[in-house]
Amino acid sequence: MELRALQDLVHKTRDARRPQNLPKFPANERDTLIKKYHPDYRENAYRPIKFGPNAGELTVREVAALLEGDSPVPADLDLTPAHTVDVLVVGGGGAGCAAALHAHAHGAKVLLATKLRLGDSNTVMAQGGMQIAVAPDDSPVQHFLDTLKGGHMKNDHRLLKVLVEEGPSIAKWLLELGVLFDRDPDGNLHVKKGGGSSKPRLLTCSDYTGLELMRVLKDEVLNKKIPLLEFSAAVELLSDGTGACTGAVLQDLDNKRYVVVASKTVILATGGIGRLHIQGFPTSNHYGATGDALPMAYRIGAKLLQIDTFQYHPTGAVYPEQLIGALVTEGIRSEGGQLVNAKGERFVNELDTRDVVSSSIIRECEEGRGVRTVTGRLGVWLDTPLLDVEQGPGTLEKHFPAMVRQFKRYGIDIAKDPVLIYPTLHYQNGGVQIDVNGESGARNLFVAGEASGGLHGRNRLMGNSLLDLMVYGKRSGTTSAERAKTMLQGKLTLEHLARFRAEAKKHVATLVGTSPMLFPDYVRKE
Ligand code: MEZ
Repeated sequence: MELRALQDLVHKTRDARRPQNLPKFPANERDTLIKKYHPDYRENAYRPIKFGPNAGELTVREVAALLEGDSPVPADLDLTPAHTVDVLVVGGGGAGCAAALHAHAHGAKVLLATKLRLGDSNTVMAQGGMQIAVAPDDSPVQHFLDTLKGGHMKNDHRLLKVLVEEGPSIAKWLLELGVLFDRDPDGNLHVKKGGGSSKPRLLTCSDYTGLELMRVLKDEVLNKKIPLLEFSAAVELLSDGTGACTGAVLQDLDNKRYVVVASKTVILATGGIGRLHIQGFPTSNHYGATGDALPMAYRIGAKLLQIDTFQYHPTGAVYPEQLIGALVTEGIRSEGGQLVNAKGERFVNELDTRDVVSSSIIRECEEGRGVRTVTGRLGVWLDTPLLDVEQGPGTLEKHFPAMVRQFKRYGIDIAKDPVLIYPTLHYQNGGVQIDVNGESGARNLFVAGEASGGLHGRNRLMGNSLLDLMVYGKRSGTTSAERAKTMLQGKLTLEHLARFRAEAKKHVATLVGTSPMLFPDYVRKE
């Protein structure tokens, strides 16, 4: 059947589907489904890491290669610093800006270095909202329990307790800075429900939540005149010879020169790994999301956690080709958007957890109930017009202006026609192991936001990453600034790198490739 005819089937079956109430999967069936269809369980995509703090553990081949890559920095690099500060923040997204602002507020001399421009990050692309228990019938305890359930009980309880308890104070801070969260007609903060949550708990700025957060955070960084190095990528850390971090080597992307920064503490806030395109998946992530913190932290000796689990957001665009992998916010499903297969049937409760919904979509496609585009891509429908049918014309335009615009550019009116979607690589569930102040296993090295691991367990709930950025950005910024007051700048050496290279030699003849990779390699190798 042609795409148009399949699309018509969505319209024809709408009235029959509208009242259906599909139950969520019981725990045992959920686990069977995930193990069979979720990309985290494709054995041939994984291999053991050969050396380093996580030697012997399984991760996807792309991440293993990153961790086993060599540093681009030569052993004899001149380590005379170009900058000497208390706190070096690496990364200009939500976690980096929050960390820099709090470190600055605690009296530290801060330098913020970022690979692209200030704000270029996954944060700015976040759409659907930020989970914080502010509603009168909600509580941090309920937020804790929902997140634990969504994470398959594998979340670090201490990190999670801090996250949910500090949420309300973060909402207050952001409101004071000027973030324009959506309001109810009576002026109270409006909360929406996300997948896997028992209560409406998402604070939103329509579907521009991350953009609005970054507008305010960027302004604040500039207003406070926090020194900034743009187009400066961190490529290696510095250590004092005892394993404590003492700074970083940046690379100026304009002239490729190395820039040495001496810093009493370093905060890595470099975001996620979507642009590694694990298992060939398209991604919703920004161009610089190449997991830079992971190899740098690994080489200095910090342990990583749960790097065998990734989030494939159920609704990435499949059509048109220009939008492949782009996020179609979960907010649409939260407001009643239904997932429909090629036979015009629903097949999953759209607000089940993301791993369940993605696995169900993959199952439909693998079992022949997917829709194929002219270029051969498979997907299922997201019935977007249903929102206007249920809530009145103009609902999509009002609640999801970013989504409407995204498709309108290519002549698609999502209020009139459903969109084709398939899971897209969205988030690294694990990352560098941290304590409740964001400090990694390497002393004076902090990690905040998506680059860190443990908080979300094996499946992150919608809206918890924006809160993670703010809470752990704040904690790492505050702790590192206070720590810096009590210490002297340590020696600048590359001893950890020499150790890493020596250990690698015991396992491989030569190190293959360098890391961090900084940018995705889209050049066709034929
Ligand atoms: O937290 C997220 O990943 C999120 C809110 C995404 C979305 O669907 O909008």
